Amino acid sequence: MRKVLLVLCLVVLVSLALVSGVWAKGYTIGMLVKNVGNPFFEACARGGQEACEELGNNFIFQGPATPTVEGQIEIIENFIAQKVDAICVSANDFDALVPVLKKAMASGIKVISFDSAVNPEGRLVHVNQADAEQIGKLQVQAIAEMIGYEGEIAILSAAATMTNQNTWIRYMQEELKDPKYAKMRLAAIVYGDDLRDKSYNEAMGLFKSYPNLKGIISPTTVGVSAAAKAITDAGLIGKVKLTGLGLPSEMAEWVKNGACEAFFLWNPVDLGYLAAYVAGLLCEGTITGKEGETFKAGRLGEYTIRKSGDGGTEVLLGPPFRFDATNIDEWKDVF
Ligand code: RAM
Repeated sequence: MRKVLLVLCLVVLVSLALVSGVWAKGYTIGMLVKNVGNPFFEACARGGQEACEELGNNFIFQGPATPTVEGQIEIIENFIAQKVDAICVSANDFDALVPVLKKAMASGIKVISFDSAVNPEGRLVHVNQADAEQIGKLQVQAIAEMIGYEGEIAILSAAATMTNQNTWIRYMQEELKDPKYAKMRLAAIVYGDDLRDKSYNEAMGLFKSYPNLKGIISPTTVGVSAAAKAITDAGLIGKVKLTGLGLPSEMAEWVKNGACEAFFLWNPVDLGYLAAYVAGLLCEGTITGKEGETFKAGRLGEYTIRKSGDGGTEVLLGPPFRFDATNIDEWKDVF
């Protein structure tokens, strides 16, 4: 009887320890995004949480209320004080976070960027959503087809300091140099800062400043849905065409009403999953972030760390998808 009781007590104690995480391997992974309240990053968080659960790690998700560098620095300082084991950051600026991220790394924290890169000096590796050149060029090709290769276009971006948008825009400008776009003109680049109201107002401003505007490219999920709403509200459906990078959940309405025929994106849940997975493997010491290392990222399979365009290293999630009326219903409830 005593033995049975002892065994029972042990079972209860072990269960309690496991439930409370005392014996879990339990690295703490902090995911820091450009700002909270953006459904794109909420989808990344779902993936991050999933990867952490699979690896037995703890997941913290944070971002400033608005997409500022200062807000991100403050959160990184808090992560250092909390002694998290890894930080995955989608950066609001390529260089400005480097000093605080270096401080984090000096205290033993594994730092990676994902989605929007930081300078390689401030990270071990970058988790890249899709080939930047392809993302940039696809959007130019799409808008060109929509407007018949003729007329003024504009870009409605996120914040002027954001690495990912700036890189994609560089490739858009390069693509536009091709003689097949000779009758198209990039009239303006404006910034909605990944804030809904500001993006909407910037789109409305474009209609006023460029009455002959034929198309908008918005390489941000916040911007492209705000632009679609602006096109709709201004009665410009069919007159001003739109493409960009959007969430099917936010764009379904605008594909259906004709404000946006087609747009692009990768799977943000998978992006968050891959970032948190890579962070977990860095904590375990399975990888270090060097070029040529290979690893398996759970349900996503095998990856190889490669050189990135900015002189550091990266892991590439995969090619972007195109969304339009033929497939929007399949995806609108997924992300
Ligand atoms: C917004 C953010 C994010 C970007 C997507 C496409 O949600 O700017 O960084 O990757 O758009």
